[in-house]
Amino acid sequence: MLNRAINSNFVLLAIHMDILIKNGNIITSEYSVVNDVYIHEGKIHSIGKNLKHSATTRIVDASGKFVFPGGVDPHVHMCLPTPAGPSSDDFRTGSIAALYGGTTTLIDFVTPVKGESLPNALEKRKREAENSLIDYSFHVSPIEWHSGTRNEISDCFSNGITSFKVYLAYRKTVGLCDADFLKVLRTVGELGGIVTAHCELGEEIERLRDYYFSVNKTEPLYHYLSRPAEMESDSVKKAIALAQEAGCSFYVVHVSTKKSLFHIEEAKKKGQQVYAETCPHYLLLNNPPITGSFASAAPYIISPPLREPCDNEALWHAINKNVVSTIGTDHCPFNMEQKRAGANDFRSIPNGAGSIEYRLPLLYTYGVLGKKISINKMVDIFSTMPAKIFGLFPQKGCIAIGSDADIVIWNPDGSHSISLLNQHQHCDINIYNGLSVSGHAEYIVKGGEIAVNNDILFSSISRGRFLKRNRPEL
Ligand code: DUC
Ligand code: ZN
Ligand code: ZN
Repeated sequence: MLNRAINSNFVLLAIHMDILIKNGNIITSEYSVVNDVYIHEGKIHSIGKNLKHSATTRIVDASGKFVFPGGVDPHVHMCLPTPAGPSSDDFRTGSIAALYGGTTTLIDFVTPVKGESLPNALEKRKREAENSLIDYSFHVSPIEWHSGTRNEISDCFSNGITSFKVYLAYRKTVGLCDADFLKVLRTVGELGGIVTAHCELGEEIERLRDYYFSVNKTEPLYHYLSRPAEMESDSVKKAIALAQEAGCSFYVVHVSTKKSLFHIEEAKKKGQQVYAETCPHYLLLNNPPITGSFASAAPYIISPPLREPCDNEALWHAINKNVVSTIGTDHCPFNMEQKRAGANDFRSIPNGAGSIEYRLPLLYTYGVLGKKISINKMVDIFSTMPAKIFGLFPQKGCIAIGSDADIVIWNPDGSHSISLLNQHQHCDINIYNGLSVSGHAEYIVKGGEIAVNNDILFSSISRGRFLKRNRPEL
């Protein structure tokens, strides 16, 4: 049923020609200006008034609309392998959902299996991503340290991977101990790259999880109780100290709690290169129905867990104080059948939820219209800062001459409710189901092609490309 909804919106017709976007209110992270944008051969060719065009140029009237740079989602997991099966979006379905939400670039992950080399895992992951409709890159995850790891990181670096992700949680599978984390930090620091980390105290969490299970506490509630806020913030504090010792730029993924923000702000005040990401769910959701039935609780099994209203507020403030620099979705959808793998043991519920297609409407509605952030700040955290931190700027993340023509024309009129029935992510769960959002993407231009126009996806657009990234521009 969901697939039919997607397919009925496909039109087999590529629109690849010069495009003149007229009279749009161009919003960058720094200013807003009404101007025209001319797109030629996939790039922004000129910006100004009365731009010349040919008889075949497609003219798009953007009067009364916003023109944003295409979104860069720095944190997604397409077909992430788990014991309950892979996360339910692959690169094709996930990139379609991304496009509908104004995201034109994604950064996913390379997670090797034990014993596999990082460059080998990278090549395999590149092949999996070939059916993405939007441009992509990866953070590569060392999950163990051995004599060859240093050279492997260096090899990945030569192939355009300038960020490496470490899990400090998930110690039974992919998580690293502090000593190995420090080795990764030193190696990446010497290369001038950036290390990102999922910060939660891995050993303590595993101990608590196993304890609850051993005393027959098996329900989803115990997922929450085994991951208290301090387990995140203490891990953030420790990780920042190790990054400082190693002299490596550091990025904390999916910050969920006010307690972590304190340590990040302190480090930034001292001049350390530390950056923080949060996700729409940590800004907007709190106190989920975790004591009810399995079916009502399981969609919200996410790590770190959702927190309290005061954490939502603290995260919005942190965006305005530049303590939080980016919004990633941590898009990682699972179907209810997959979640049911943990019906009798909360430790086996696959962690994650999808939201790649809602980042922009949620930020616009609850951030900009809700007067939490300015519209320029929204562009900053949605597109510009992820592009800068992960070495994609100014190819991505801005509306400037020479940049890739990845553009969202946003119609601010109207509102609608997010619905499980017409979502584009490939999943039977939607944690935002029923939430009202304002405005919609009237056009999504990707690499100079019109990819979406008013809910119609032009399915014959070119595929996305693997992006070789530069060092962070900080
Ligand atoms: N947390 C999630 O909820 N899903 C994917 C990985 C993660 O850290
Ligand atoms: Zn994580
Ligand atoms: Zn993640």
